[in-house]
Amino acid sequence: MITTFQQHIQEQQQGISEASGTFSYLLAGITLATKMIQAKIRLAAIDNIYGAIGQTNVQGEQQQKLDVYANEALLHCLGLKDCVAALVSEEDEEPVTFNRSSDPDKATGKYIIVFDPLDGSSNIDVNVNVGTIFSILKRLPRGDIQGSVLRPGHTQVAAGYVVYGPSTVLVYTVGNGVHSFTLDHTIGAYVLAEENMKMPEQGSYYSTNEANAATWPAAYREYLELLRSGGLGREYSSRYIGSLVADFHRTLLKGGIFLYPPTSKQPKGKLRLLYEANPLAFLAEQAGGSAIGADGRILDIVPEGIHQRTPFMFGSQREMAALAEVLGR
Ligand code: AFP
Repeated sequence: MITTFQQHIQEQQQGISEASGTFSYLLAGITLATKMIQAKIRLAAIDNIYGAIGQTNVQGEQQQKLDVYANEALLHCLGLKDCVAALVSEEDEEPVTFNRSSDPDKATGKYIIVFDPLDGSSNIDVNVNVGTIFSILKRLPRGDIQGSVLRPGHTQVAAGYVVYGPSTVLVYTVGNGVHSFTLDHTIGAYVLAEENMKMPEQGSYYSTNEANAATWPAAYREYLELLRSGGLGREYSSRYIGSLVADFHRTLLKGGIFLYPPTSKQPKGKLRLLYEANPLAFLAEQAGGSAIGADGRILDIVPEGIHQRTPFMFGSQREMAALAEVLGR
């Protein structure tokens, strides 16, 4: 018999005394939104919703029509749930908050969801994989929203992503391993594909935007040379999609390393800490890999702003250990 995502969550929650069903109710909002998004993406060319809307988002990036749709789908599917205190999106400058009680004894206003509604959206028009990334935080008892959001990534209660590729795949963790599900269109449900996924200890791909290499700090160039010259005992090949979710998914399955170091244009890194690096770092660690930023573990960074950027490197144990050595950590 199949196991659906909802059933899996319920099984994981069994035995947790405070589990009230609220969490699985919350995740149902995320899965519904991602089903809406994947349906829209599949028909984008026919419905003429490719392309930019002629506006930039808070990051100063061109918003695509599908970025706007994906954001609205998540706001709609999650905003009506009374367990949600706030929604923090890449597309919105400020958190969207709901005036809900934060009484720790009640289920209302208990969770904050941070998300990148459509990651890699500059790839949409050419039919390359894109994804949705989410991170779930508990609101601090009687805490303000900002203070509850600006906490290190190791406080996340769950994280995951959906990759919209040849099939629609959901990967998540609640801190108890990494599990993946494939959307079965015939029944409209995410069905368990693999439990307790583990990243290979070493891979044979590195993934980075090499066009930036000339402006990286020297140690990263040295590291790349180490990989290229066979210094880790393997021949490496490069794979870079430019959709973080897709590059992460490949690294999770095949191992290797992804690097987005500081560049002269983006000295503080390009990728966003709260809704890109933190959730993916949580998944990487749960799968036996690791993830670092400018000064160490991503999940230990205390965020200063909701749209903060960070250098971001993650991958298999062997490649990450060699990187730490080259960086002198
Ligand atoms: P878009 O959402 O604007 O396509 O950005 C994608 C992204 O944030 C992330 O998904 C990629 O890993 C990264 O940017 C690619 O950045 P470069 O184009 O600088 O390599």
